[in-house]
Amino acid sequence: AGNTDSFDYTNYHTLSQIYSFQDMLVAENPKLVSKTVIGHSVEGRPLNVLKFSTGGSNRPAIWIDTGIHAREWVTQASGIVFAKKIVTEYGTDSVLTEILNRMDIFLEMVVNPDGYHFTHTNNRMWRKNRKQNQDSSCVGVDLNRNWNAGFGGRGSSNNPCTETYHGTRAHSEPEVKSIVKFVRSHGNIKAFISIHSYSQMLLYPYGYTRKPAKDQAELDQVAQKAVTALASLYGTNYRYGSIIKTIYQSSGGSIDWTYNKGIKYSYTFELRDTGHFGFILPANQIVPTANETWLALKVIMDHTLKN
Ligand code: ING
Ligand code: ZN
Repeated sequence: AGNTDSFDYTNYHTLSQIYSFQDMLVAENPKLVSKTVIGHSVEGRPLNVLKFSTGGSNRPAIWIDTGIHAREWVTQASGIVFAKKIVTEYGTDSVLTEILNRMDIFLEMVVNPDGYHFTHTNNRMWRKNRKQNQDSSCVGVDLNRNWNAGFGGRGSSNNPCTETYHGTRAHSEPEVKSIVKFVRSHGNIKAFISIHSYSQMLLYPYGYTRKPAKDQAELDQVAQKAVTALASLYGTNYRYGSIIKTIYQSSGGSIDWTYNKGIKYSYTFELRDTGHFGFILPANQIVPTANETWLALKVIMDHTLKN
């Protein structure tokens, strides 16, 4: 496709197709969308972030990422749909328009490009990045165990051959460090939403401790509203709650770090389904999944705007 109107949103795409989509969207919407390269992956691929902004300088911002885990293909595919929705809904959807009149949205659609490429060429079930670990022939660090929040604790592994290997030290991986530097230097991010699959859950901190987040009551109320909005479209049922109580104990995750840095609205989605297809979700579910998730995202963004 030579433009984003004829892009096929109903199928999965290679990394280079996603990169082309990003450039087309920027070229078609130069006043609204720009691309920044926040760093490079282990294998040297660009870490692209799309910025959606209607002006101002360093406005309060929403961060959304997809694809931190390579095999969770419906997330990168949904990221593409979200990007297109933002440009089409600005000026037509009152909620999104209000949000973008006062805040910026940053979207990193492929946090783990090396892993994503590897799922197309070698192993569809690859999760981690492609770090060549020292003193091991096993490859990869789990990018959602590499953050400095309970780093190295239960629900992560020091064995490079496991799927939840946390790496040699917190923020050792360029894919993580680039986001850490971006969040720190921006300094005005109000919501940080990291999107995974699968399980149909909306999760908030913490994953590394049973200690409730100090904003637990508010985070829980917003989550309830968000999953209600999500279900309103096709009836898809989501559970919600803290990571540790709702899915499992997990240390070194991104939203625990962002929450501890003061980003109150730190959430993780686990998109469709509940295990029937799992990571291999049929492509005809991409657009419905993205559509329902978008309603939940707008609830969180709208609450962030008003608080
Ligand atoms: N699930 C997440 C994982 O990294 C999670 C669950 C979310 C853990 C947020 C920690 C923080 O294991 C998947 N499917 O990857
Ligand atoms: Zn994941």
